[in-house]
Amino acid sequence: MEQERLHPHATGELSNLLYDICLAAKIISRQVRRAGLTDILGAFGTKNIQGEQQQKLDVFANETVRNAIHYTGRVCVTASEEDDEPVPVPAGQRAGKYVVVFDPLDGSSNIDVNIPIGTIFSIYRRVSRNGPGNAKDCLQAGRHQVAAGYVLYGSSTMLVYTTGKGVHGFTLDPTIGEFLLSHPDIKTAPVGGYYSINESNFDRWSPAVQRVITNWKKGEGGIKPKNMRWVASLVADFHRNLLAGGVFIYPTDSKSPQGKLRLVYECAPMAFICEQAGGAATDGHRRILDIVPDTLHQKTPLVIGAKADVEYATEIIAAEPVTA
Ligand code: AFP
Repeated sequence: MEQERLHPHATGELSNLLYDICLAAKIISRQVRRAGLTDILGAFGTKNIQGEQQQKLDVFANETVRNAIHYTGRVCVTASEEDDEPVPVPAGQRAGKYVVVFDPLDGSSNIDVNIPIGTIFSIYRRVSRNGPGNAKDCLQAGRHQVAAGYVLYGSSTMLVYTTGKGVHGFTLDPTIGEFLLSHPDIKTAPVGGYYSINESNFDRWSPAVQRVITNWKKGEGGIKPKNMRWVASLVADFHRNLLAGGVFIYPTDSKSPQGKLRLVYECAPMAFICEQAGGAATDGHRRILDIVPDTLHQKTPLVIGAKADVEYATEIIAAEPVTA
């Protein structure tokens, strides 16, 4: 509400859309919290377009987010990691001016072992004129985001979001069912004490990435040695670095020549949040928010977190000669 007051011409529609997403987050949070007690753990029995096994909770979260926002008249199309193509609002529903892209449950491989997972979302204004939205609405450069956020189902459930006026964190109070402002105006450290990477891929990285990580581990040229943390849920690793100071990398490697993470519904929203908190995000060459996606599920390498660390890694990776 405070943010809305900063925009004198706001109609309240964006706030209402954020409330719709909060409702979905509360429903997913309730299901995650009781997961070991209900029949919601394990594989759903289908694969998504990426060829990944869909978990029951992935499918539940996907439907929950879509159902919370498709029937409000506020959005024209949604797109998700779990859907092959963008999903326009159903025929007969009023199509609104917003577009929502999301990863309903990031870190799926952590679901069954009770390790933090998250939901990531990003909101754009539609570029199509009217009627149900289309793929073009979902393929905008990240710098055009109106809002982005994530929900972390961790030791408590937290919503962290930005509308381009700083980053704010809310903790779900389960006794009243509301997200309460607990972390106003989050700023991240300019230099991190932590790095997060799947170090088992070391032998598959380029020499430049190996050099960056070795230097961070050992300390080099005035850099203090960094400690390592890897949860293997982007939301959890990113959140930790945002609050404690650190940098997250998922680079290209010989097994994943485009990287592993998705530009549209994972990297772009996190990049918007990170920049708003004073950090930075690149693909090792370009600012993530400047990349115009060609396809919905396109992958990108990602370096994100403390500004000085991202700049250091980007300088070394970008200077590496391109090998055939
Ligand atoms: P899953 O959803 O398949 O668990 O992948 C999670 C993720 O996209 C991201 O959240 C993690 O940072 C990263 O992949 C973990 O990758 P590794 O499996 O290489 O550790």
